[in-house]
Amino acid sequence: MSRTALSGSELAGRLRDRDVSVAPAVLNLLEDASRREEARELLVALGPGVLGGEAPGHIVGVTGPPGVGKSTLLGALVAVWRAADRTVAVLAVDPSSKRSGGALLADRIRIAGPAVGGPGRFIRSMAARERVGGLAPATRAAAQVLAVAFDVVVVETVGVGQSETEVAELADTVVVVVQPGAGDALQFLKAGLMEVPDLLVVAKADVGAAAQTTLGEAQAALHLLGADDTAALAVSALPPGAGIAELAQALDDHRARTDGPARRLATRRAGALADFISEYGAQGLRAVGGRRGAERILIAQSPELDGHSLVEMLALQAGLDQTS
Ligand SMILES: Nc1nc2c(ncn2[C@@H]2O[C@H](COP(=O)(O)OP(=O)(O)O)[C@@H](O)[C@H]2O)c(=O)[nH]1
Ligand SMILES: [Mg+2]
Repeated sequence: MSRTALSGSELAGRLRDRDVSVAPAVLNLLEDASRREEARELLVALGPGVLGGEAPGHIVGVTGPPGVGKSTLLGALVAVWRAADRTVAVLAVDPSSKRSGGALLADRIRIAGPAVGGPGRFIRSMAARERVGGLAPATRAAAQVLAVAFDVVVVETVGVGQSETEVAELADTVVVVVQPGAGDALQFLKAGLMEVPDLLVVAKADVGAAAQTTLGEAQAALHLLGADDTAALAVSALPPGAGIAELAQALDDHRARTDGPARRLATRRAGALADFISEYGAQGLRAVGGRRGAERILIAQSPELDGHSLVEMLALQAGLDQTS
């Protein structure tokens, strides 16, 4: 296997050619601790400086409590995107096990029906960090590089509050999914414990009045927070489905009205800081002068630098450089 495996720079070339068939090999590389130098090659070769701009794919973060219907919804969305001939990668961050794979994956494909298997789409479960919903550096890296080849890259994470902040460190558009009748997420939102998402979705609209009531509460909460740019909508992902095409449209609309490169730059810096902390811990953070110091260092770097090089710059400044 490793004999015929494509190298980091070969994979980068394939992704630049928008060859989505290499996605499994790319993920294998990013998750293989023994191939870090190659992973570095891949990430650097796909940075905005080398690409001549930001990766074109739309990176969408979808988060919400377990059982709310995220995976089912994504299955339905993938079908809409594929019908429009868009290529889609879904990275599902699984909080329950280090390396889940099999069962969950099969589940998703079964839920979404035959439309979800086949060319142009790629679905992978990835390990979470220890903390629930915590994003591993490999997930962030995967989203960044897959966005070079795929039209849409979705990262599904579990949780409310913290996970929403983490997904905001990598996504162009953040979607929070809530249950009909369950006010938890809305309480978090109102209390300012959760960043305002770009889109708020009430799932399981087919249950009836409770979903409409929750939608009304969500809209009221967003209005109170002055978040009038955040669209709220109710969807049903079970056949025949309702609101799925509207959700796909709302995602496109959000992307069209945001400054994509500015947001990418902000997420790249925030992600690099998170990756740096995940690798070097509190000691590393102290060595760069805390978050403030780290942010100063990051802002001083070229906007064209890839996320991996940003982490290296932080490590260098901290005197922790281990790359050679
Ligand atoms: N009634 C109804 N049930 C749904 C809907 N979407 C998902 N479910 C059900 O909710 C449960 C959890 O769904 P899942 O997609 O695995 O949730 P996740 O944990 O957020 O990914 C499953 O039993 C689904 O069949 C929906 O739109 N309507
Ligand atoms: Mg799920």
